Amino acid sequence: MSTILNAEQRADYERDGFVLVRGLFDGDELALLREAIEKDPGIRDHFYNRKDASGLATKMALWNHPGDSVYGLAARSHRVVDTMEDLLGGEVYHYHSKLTAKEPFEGGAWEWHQDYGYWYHNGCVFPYMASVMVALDRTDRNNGCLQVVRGSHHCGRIEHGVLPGEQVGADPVRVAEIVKRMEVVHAEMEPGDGLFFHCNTLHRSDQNRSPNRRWTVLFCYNAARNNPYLEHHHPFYTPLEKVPDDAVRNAGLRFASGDREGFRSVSANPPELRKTVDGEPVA
Ligand SMILES: O=C(O)CCC(=O)C(=O)O
Repeated sequence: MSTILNAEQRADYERDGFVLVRGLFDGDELALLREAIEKDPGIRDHFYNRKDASGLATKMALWNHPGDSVYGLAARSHRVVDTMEDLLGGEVYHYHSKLTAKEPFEGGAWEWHQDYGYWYHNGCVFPYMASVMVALDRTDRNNGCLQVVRGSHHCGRIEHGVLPGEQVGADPVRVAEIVKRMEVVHAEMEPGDGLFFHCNTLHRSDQNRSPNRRWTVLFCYNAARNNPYLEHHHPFYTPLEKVPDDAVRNAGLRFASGDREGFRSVSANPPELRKTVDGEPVA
């Protein structure tokens, strides 16, 4: 198997730091993914809230290993993993997956950040890491779709720290300069679409003030050759067993086993990320 991206999309990713793949999962597959993620007790039992500066929350669940659930199989499918291996230049492993669920009228915002702004502190030496966000609902400007800064992965890693409120984000002074120079793209997606993005791509999202739910699932990968040097709550290199693309459809409504997935109910920041961007520790 090989990447699902054509040469133009591949070049888009290199230039922009992201590429949107329409219909990464088809209607039947998406229906299974959505229902499994909505109903799986493994996910429901591990919901936690991530609040924005005004107190509105994104409901989240996070798991370290993909397992045999229908969404675990999606994260292990050739179409996703082979594409990641092409983007990251070699074997990858599953670093974690997460549900980011914004409920109608009350889903919280995310401040500008790079994923490598966090993952750097987990002992990952190289930014050989990337994610794919899969839309479980339609995502648009009204319900808080992901926004990405085109080309921002070329800026390198930006300092991250605690921002007003409780979120850790990228240095706002630098971000303000970057968005003067580069385009902010609203990644509006239909259910089943997938946005592949580089770990240094700046991204954020608005609150969901609309009557429409915005649930998305993110599958995150690290290059096998980038095994972290620090122990962290995300895994060291763990070989990933790929599955054929039809495994998703064939799985039916299959849930997680719970112990294999390693669900987590919190995502604690390391001490380096418990300081403001000016370096002041926060209580
Ligand atoms: O779901 C969102 O809008 C943003 C999620 C995100 O940026 C993250 O999990 O790092």
